[in-house]
Amino acid sequence: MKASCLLFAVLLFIAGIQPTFADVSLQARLLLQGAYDATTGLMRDDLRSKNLLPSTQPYNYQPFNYTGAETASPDLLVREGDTAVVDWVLVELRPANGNETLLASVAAMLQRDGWLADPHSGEGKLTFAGVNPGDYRIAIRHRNHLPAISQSVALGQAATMVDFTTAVADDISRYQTQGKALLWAGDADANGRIIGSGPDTDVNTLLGFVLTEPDNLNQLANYRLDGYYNADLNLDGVTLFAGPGTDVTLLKSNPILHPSNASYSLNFVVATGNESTAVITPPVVDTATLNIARLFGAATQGADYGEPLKTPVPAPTMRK
Ligand SMILES: [Ca+2]
Ligand SMILES: [Ca+2]
Repeated sequence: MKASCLLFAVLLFIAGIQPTFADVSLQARLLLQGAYDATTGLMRDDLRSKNLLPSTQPYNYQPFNYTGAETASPDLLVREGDTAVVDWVLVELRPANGNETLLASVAAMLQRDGWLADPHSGEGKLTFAGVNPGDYRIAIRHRNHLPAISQSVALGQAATMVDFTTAVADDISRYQTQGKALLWAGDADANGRIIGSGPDTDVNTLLGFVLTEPDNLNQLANYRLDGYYNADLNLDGVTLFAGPGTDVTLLKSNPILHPSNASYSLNFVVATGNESTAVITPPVVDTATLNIARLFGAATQGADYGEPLKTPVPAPTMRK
């Protein structure tokens, strides 16, 4: 308990009031398209196996601006197999009746099997300290994938499970394959949109990472940029703009092959919220299961999804 909380408790005790401090807990599962291996049904842990994962949470820059001090347990970073860690993600609590207000955040580590682990304990239970039990929406954010948000769920001290991998009929807020839903990959500049062609394209962001690398003395477009960078869209520890295994392939294919892009328009924009410069189709809501609502954009979204999240536009290039 923090010192301020303890002092508050003492004051309440003196006043004869029984204090109530509560935590709420959560178990959550999600898949990142960039790291997903359709053969195994798991995600790759290349960043971990190459010792590229930062030991402290990496979301302390725009648009995330998260200042938490989570540090990964050394035991967690050496864990192998299905529960090996893939990357860091942010887990946020939003109001039950909207998504524009950030109530609480924690940084968590994502395992190959999709479960989120507490960075300190390595256990599959996330705790939001000082949050009263009640109904909340759960937002999942990743540094180069589109976010997702759940509909309202009841949280208490006993962990509530929220599964973001469950495929929902006609839900296009996530990439769907093999009956599973994955967060869309390709948002290199973390502005909530995957743009493969036209203005503000993520392709240019990716190229900028490669060309401005100090070691790329001749500014070659096919330079192999090794490391933990937001432009590494398939999370294999290498940012490639040209040549085999390029990250551009994933970035360009998602807009063109998006289910709402019936004409395969090159300038289609994938945004959570079904926003597009080319095609706008109203989302279909399946209330039979826990749906994943749209977090951004949402020119066509209905009342079920609340208002679009107010998120500042990030700086052009974050070399993270
Ligand atoms: Ca983008
Ligand atoms: Ca890559």
